[in-house]
Amino acid sequence: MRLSRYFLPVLKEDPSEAQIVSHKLMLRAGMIRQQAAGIYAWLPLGLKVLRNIERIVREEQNRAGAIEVLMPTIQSADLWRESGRYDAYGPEMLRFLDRHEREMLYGPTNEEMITAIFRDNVRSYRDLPKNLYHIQWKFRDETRPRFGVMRGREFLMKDAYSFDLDAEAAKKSYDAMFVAYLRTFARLGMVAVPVRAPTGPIGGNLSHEFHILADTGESEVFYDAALEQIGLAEMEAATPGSAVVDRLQSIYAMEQEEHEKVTDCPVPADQLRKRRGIEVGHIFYFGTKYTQAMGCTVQGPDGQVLYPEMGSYGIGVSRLVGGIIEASHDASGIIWPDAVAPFQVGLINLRVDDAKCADAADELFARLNLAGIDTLYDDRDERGGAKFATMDLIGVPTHVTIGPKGLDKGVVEVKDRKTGAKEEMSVEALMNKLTARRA
Ligand code: 5CA
Repeated sequence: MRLSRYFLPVLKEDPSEAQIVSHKLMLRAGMIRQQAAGIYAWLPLGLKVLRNIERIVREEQNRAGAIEVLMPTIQSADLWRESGRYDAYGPEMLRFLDRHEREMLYGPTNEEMITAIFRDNVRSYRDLPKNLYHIQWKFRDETRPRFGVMRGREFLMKDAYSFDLDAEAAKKSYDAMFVAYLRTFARLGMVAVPVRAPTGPIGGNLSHEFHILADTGESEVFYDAALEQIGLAEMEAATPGSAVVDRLQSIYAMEQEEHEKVTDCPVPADQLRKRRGIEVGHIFYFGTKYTQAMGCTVQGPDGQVLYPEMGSYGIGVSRLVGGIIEASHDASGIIWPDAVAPFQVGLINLRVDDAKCADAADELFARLNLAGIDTLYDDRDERGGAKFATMDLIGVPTHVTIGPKGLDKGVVEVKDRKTGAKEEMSVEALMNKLTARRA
């Protein structure tokens, strides 16, 4: 993409509306613009990152055997009356009437709808187990929408729903999602700590929240230092039944509220760690709560009537964009992990007025495109300093600069955004480096 033709409205100054670094950087890097409190438009750069995260989430859901569907954002109040949650959910639910004065709502989550779909389409125990998921916008009229996309009112969530014949099978489905979450967050370049959680309004018996550790996190997490021994590589390689799942589920990790209730602390004080965390995922096993309330049954092997055991599994896809920035930035801007970066390479032509530079940069841009390396090419008539600052701000992993001095020597300058290390190399060497990294 040529920057001269792109839509990248970067801001030089920190916007006053933002309190935390990810919100500031998302506004400055032209990723999002607020349209109403807690409601954002995603501009091209932000959308690219959102889509990259979505893709990794989807791949890991599919790998775990979940099947993608797409349910609507708008739901009927009748559905929620069946479960009893229409009144219970309170003012966080956005409610409205259609032209026939039917009560409607913008879905904050989808347990009711998926249970109704299952009830109306599945008859036999032979069709179980099933795990259905979608990636769809949700609305919660939060009392204090804040921190940009981290606590929005409209936000993108991946939510999966499992149906099993008995509690034992349901725990297997739960563990399969637990594994998918470890792999997903590790692939995004994040250590996410699974903490035992209370189940709240979703209800149920077993629940874990996944927290990215960052100083600006909304919650306080207590955990056993043994957790720090488990590395990203081990999480990314986790498979169902692997020992890391048991280890992680048995290691002590709780949010402050729960931790305070524990009178006899199972971790020696010098082993206990306290950090702030951002909740990026939440999984629940809640048994037959919704299937019973909504009359969702299947016929068992002996003709008996069974209520499927359910779990639900959420990932805050749009929250992750902010969460990753909180965990990965410096004073100059964002540092994207390769897997989610909006572009892999930022190509800077230092002298657009110099025909030799312009030709070399155009040619390299064409080669990068041909090799399938997503490149943002700064071909604008701007000072070098401003171009470097923009690339640093938007966090592209590799910066390649073409200038007259280097060209005379037959080299370009290559900078690693994360380490700041710079080296000069030929275009051939650069192409080899970039294609080798991808392989
Ligand atoms: N139905 C269950 C799981 S499918 C559920 O709704 N769980 S949840 O309430 O915990 O939400 C799942 C995830 O969505 C959270 O872990 C969080 O990452 C994200 N999320 C929740 N509320 C918001 C919000 N206001 N803004 C951004 N992300 C949010």
